[in-house]
Amino acid sequence: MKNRRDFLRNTFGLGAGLAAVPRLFAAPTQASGESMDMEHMSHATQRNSGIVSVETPDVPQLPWRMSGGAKEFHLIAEPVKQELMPGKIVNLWGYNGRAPGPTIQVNQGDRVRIIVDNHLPEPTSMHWHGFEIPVEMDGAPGSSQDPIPPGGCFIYEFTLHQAGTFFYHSHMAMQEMMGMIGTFIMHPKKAYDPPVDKDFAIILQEFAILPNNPIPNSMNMEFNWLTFNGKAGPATTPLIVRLKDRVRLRFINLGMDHHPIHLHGHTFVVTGTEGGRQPKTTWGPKNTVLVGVAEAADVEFVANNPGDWMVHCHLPHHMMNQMSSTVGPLTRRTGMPAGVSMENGMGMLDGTPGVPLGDDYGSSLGRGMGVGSTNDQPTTNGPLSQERAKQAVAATTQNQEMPRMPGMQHGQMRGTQHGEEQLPESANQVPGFPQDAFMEGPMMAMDKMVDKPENYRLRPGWSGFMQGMMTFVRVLPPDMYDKIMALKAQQSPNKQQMPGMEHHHHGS
Ligand SMILES: [Cu+2]
Repeated sequence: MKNRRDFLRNTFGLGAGLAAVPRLFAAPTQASGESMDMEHMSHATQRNSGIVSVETPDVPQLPWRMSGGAKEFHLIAEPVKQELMPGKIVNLWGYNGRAPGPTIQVNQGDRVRIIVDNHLPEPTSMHWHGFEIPVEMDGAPGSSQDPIPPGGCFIYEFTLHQAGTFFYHSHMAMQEMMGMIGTFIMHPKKAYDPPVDKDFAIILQEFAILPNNPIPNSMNMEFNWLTFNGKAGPATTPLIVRLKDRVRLRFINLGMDHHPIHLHGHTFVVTGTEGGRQPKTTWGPKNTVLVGVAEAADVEFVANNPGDWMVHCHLPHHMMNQMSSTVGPLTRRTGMPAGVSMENGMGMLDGTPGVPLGDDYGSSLGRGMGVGSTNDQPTTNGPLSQERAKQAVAATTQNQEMPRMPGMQHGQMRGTQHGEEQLPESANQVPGFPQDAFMEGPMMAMDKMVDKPENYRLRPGWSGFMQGMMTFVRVLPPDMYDKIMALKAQQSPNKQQMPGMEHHHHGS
């Protein structure tokens, strides 16, 4: 007889998104606490039904058990440490150890119970976005229920007659900006026509994280960390599909900005919104879908064009990490205004004496540190000296790693770091220079730091050109697809385990 602990261990030992999924499509006949048996993954059920489980890269699936005729899930609202990219660990608020929280997948018609524990230092409430359920279960704090106090618990239970891409989120507005959201998929009773071979969901989030501060400033109106499923490029995980697969991508947005998500190399149709499936008569060809705040967008396409295709938010500043948070130098050589303080540059009036429309609050070039920065501080972002740059290149040619820059690929750096070979000498005479030159793309490559099966055999140096809300759809021939799946299968289970599982002692 398997106990609750085995249930959890089995589920997460396999992790990797698919673990909790197959039984979603089986009849809910399990006894309470029974393990989801991974040896009997009901592929046949999936094939016959035409429904595939939804993969949420970088986000685990939330396991469930049958209890009292309902699928029972357990979410814990809590502070989390989230690694946006290697070395960038920030303090967010989320669920079950991460932000966004784990993915819930159920079937249309299911009875669902979700136990929500509040481990935050303040009240919270869970809203089921778009769910047509009794108002007592809606999670609107103060109107449909009392907020869940710190240390408290609320049990939500309802029957779901809808189908589509939904999500759950804290209904405390500032908590939303700390990361408190998760994907909630309701699979239709009958597969959509046409059925897809691959189905992915990606949550779009944004955070304002000032330099040297690991806590997002939820008051800001401008954001410098943009994420897909809690990761910023190049730490996002590419979506792996087979050539000729029909693919569905589901995007969910809960932030302060709308995100135009663009796919390279393919034409898609928008088949669903946060309200569910859209009629075929609305399916016009597109390659960009604007995902508004609080909206979801499902798009579908046939992956008929082999290659590693970018999929990304097309707002230019959303294709960058740590935008403008330069410490010191901004331009390569000559002086340039550094911009006003971080607070003012991000649109916050801080009570400093002065005229709101004066220089101190005007538009600015980039953002200073907020400490000692002024409008006229000259800065430069080139190498500290030509001498040091030459040393760096010399070290590169001898295959030596530069100290203090672990993981950076200095082998790629030659010719672009200080511009001698690639940039014309007159570059500084060109009004507007530098634009992307200051980002030093090749130097910023970190292929090794973000190495994972899904990145297998990407073009060397690719990671220097992928930031913010950006990843790949890799449309692969069968041999390459199989190779990557084999590499994934070899991954150590530890690596795939969901953080925060020690919290799951509820009901044991
Ligand atoms: Cu965007």
